[in-house]
Parts: sequence; structure tokens; C-alpha cells
Amino acid sequence: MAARRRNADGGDPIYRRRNLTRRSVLAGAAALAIPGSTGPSRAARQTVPFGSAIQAEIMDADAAYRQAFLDHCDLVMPMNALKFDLLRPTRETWNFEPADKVVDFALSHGKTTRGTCHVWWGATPDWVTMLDSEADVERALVEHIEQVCDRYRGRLVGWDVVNEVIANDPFYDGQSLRDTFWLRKLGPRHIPIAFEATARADPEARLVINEYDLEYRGPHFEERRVIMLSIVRQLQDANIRVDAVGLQAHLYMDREIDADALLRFSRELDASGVKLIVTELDIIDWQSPADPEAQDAAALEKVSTFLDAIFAWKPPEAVITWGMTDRYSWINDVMPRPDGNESRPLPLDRSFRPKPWLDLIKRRLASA
Ligand code: 9MR
Repeated sequence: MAARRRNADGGDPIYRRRNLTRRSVLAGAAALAIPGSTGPSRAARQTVPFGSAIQAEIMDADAAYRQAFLDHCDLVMPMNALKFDLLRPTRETWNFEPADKVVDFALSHGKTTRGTCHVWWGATPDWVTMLDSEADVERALVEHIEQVCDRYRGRLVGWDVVNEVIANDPFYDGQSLRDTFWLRKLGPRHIPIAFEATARADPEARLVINEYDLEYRGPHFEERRVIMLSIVRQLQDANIRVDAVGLQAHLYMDREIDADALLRFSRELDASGVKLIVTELDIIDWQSPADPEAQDAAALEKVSTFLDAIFAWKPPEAVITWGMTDRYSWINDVMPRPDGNESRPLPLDRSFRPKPWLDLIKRRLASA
């Protein structure tokens, strides 16, 4: 990877590129550093919902899987069923059935639910990518948001409006935003377009900008946090509502969580009225010891450090895991352990036995 150039005064290319100064980015946080303050979380105690994302396609086949969500969650959301390509695989075909199944399941059991996501590089259907003009693409996006929000209005507490819009490695990629179909076709304005359309179509929904790799120590991750703050600020400057930043929290065992940076990040967002929500928590444990007990002990420590960092300023809107059981997780498919041992990414093991970190989360959320 190319060496990262930094100025002697601590300035770096990202500030220059976007015409920001470090002072303009951090001034809000500095102003809030009140000596002796322990943060507003002490004043207003509340219970934070615990949630998880469920795979609609597994619900019918595995009753124990379904039951796990009922036993442990306050919020149950569709993991994939509300993604653009699954909802509307062709221009003529809508497939609401899997999402309806999850939403009905959640609500009929007294749970809340939420949606992910209107804009994601990983879920753009072919028929959209084949649209020619900018105007057609914008119309397709807005119509999609309107139709989906119309169907679920009043039933979802909120939406990940855009997902993973920041460049994977902004220095290396040479730009702040990820190079996606949406960016190439509509430019950065696809972000405000999606937020405005969602706000219009579902005024009560909490509007979230969802992102990964905001949790760790190091210049790469700091850069991603700076870009996120800049996007939020630009939306607000344009009078566009954004209620929360979603931290996906796919927690790599081999990366260090940056508690100081997360505190600054939360304070700065809070100063603008924007909250945090943990949206896709799981453990990427390909580097941790092979013994299951040691894996779970390491995961407990990681989740504990993460929760401490997240709760240091104010409790998040919710803590949501990306599945409930190790039996079904994207990590088994995408990032299996090189030693061939089982990964243990989720709060319940393959036999639905709870890990110590599930109890930790519940205790923490109950006394937020
Ligand atoms: O875990 C999800 C997997 O089941 C889907 O096949 C995949 C494509 O829709 O998406 C996975 O979820 C991703 C999420 O939407 C965004 N953050 C990263 C998640 C893991 O890849």
C-alpha cells in the first residue's frame, strides 16, 4: 500500500482534499470536554434494546433458530430481505414475502424491527445498473424508497438509508466515497437523495447512515471516522435529517478498539443531535486461539472493551448482532479460520448455548 503522507503539523491529505481543517472537525468535541463531567449517561438511565438480524430463508426450516430470536431479542430485523436486489430483482418483479415474514414475525411477538438498506453497493439489481440516464437512475432509487417505505411505514422503527458509502481505504482509493454504481451515476448526491426520499416517505423512521471499520485504532480508521463526520455535517448543512450513525461492529479479534477516538466521535455526533446504533455486531475470530473456551473468553473481552467505549458518552439506540447462532453466519463462508477450526462469531454457539458475552450485553443494556 502507498505510504501515507502527513504534514509536520499533523494535517493530512484528507483535510486538504475536502477543504477541512483538523480544528473544524474537532472543535465540537473540544468544546464538550467539560472537566469533571461523567457524561449524560449517568443522569438518564434507560434500557437499550438488544436486537439481532434474522435470515428469512432459515426461519421455516429451523424452529430452534426462530425461537432463539424470540427468547433473547427486543428487536428482530431482516438480515437481507429488505435489500434492493432481493425486494425487486427485476423491474417487473417485487418480492415482499420474505421481508413481510420477518416483520410480521417480529411484530406479532411484541418485538420491534427495522430496515436495512435502501442504498448498498452489494445489492444493486442488474436492471438498475443497466439504466442509462442519470434521471432514470434517480427516479428508480426514489421510487424504490417510496414504494418500500409505503409498505412498511409505521412498522419499522428506522432504516439504514445508505450502507457502506465510505471508500474502503480512502488514502489508497484516492477518494472519500466508495466507487459504486450509485456514485458513478449520481455522484455524492445519491446520499442526500436517499435520505430525503426516506424522510419524506416515512417521517417517523429513524434515519441511519451505516458503516464498517469505524471502531479501531490507527490512521486508516481515523480517516474513515473523519469522513463519516464530514458526511453527517454536510447532510445537516443541507437541512437533511440524519438521526444516527450505524456502527456495524464486525469486531476483528486482531484489531484494537480505539476507545478515545470513539468517545470523541460520539461526543461530536451528539453535539449535532446524532446518536450511535450498533447494527451488525459479531466476532471475526480467525486469529484467536483454536480452543472454544479461549475463543469465547477473548470474544468476551473484545465485546466488553467495545461496549465500554460505546457507552462512555451516551447509550446507543440499540445493540444488534448479525445473527444469533454460530450455526449460520457470513463469517463461516467469507472468513473461515485458516486452521480449519470452527469460528465462533455469534452470541449463541451451534447448539444454541449462550456465550458469556451475550449475558454481558444483556446486563449492560439493562442498566444503561
Ligand atoms: O450476512 C449477509 C449475507 O447473508 C448476505 O448474503 C450478504 C449479501 O446480501 O450480506 C451480508 O451482510 C452484509 C451486510 O449487509 C453489510 N455489512 C456486511 C455484511 C456481511 O457481509
